[in-house]
Amino acid sequence: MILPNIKVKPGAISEHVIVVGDPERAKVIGDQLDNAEEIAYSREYRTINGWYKGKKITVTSHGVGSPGAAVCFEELIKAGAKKIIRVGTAGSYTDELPPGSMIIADSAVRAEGLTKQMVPDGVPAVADFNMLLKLEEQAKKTNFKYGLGTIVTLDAFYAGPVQFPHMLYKESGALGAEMELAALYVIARLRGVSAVGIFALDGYAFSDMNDYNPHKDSVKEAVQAEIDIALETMLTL
Ligand code: R1X
Repeated sequence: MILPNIKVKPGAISEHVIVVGDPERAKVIGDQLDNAEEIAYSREYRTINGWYKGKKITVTSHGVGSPGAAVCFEELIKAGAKKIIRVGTAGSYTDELPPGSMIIADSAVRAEGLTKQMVPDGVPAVADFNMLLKLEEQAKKTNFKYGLGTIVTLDAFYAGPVQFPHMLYKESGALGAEMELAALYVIARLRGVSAVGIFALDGYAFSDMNDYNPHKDSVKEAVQAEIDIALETMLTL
């Protein structure tokens, strides 16, 4: 049996899985593992097994947006994933968390469409508390600024005439926005596994997406730092 979308055999991965949006970033993390082996690359889903300080880790890319990412999360869980860390990027809502700093998300606003087709309104999208504490412990060891709180998961990267109400969510306490975490948190709880997400901020969610440039050195450094934080956290789980 092979899982139809990620093309991984059940049992062929570690219980400890790092998920990232970008297949290139999966490769960058794979290059930091010992004896790394790409076991599948199907659609946007690239899966690499390797060892970090003696612990088996799997890295998989899930692409952009909740529906595609949900396919990946579901199949990773069928393949044996038990502890999942999303290492992502997000847009900030506040000058206190500028590009190059981070968000550790204890919760996600379900402002996407995918989870509405899976669970009723009101079901929260929340991190596994133990993983959250362990991840924050590792983040504290770095010099990177981070905020701990809620992130908004939305669908529309480019706005149409309907404007996404970022300001309402900011005023309601959210720290930033991205596109997959609510799906991960809802699916993890539904399937009985644990998940947490950490995000390098690569810009402001309020700025015009046509001016979006996530390829800055400060962002690259934050991405590397969150990768290190996630890998070190896996050693404690
Ligand atoms: O989650 C967001 C999405 O996957 C963050 O970056 C991507 C869009 O550039």
